[in-house]
Amino acid sequence: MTKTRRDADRAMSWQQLQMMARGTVGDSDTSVVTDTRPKTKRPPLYKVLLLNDDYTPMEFVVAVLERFFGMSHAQAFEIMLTVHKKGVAVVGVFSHEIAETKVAQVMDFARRHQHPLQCTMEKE
Ligand code: TYC
Repeated sequence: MTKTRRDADRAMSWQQLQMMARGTVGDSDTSVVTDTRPKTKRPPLYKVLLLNDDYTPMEFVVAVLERFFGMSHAQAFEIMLTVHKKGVAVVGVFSHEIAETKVAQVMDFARRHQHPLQCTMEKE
């Protein structure tokens, strides 16, 4: 197949193709990166921790785990016992905003009931 002069004019040079692939325009001196590959970094996750103490009633902790972490009674009892025996347990993993909300809800609920229960979060 014969290339006309117009076809040749329309064809892109290898250099032009490379510049497109790299996302650069202009002379090599003054090239600017224009590549806008979407950066899809997942947001960091945060562990919500429940801490043991000597005063908060076991049934109160079970109620907290049911109410704020959607656990069944059996699950909640199991996790409560883990905290009681080991001193701490992860009760959920969430985005920063959700983790912050959970911690605030638990701390407020404990304070209103005058229990010293402590709940914290840490980056996973
Ligand atoms: N150690 C408490 C008790 O013996 C029970 C308890 C469990 C407290 C878990 C806090 O996060 C906790 N009454």
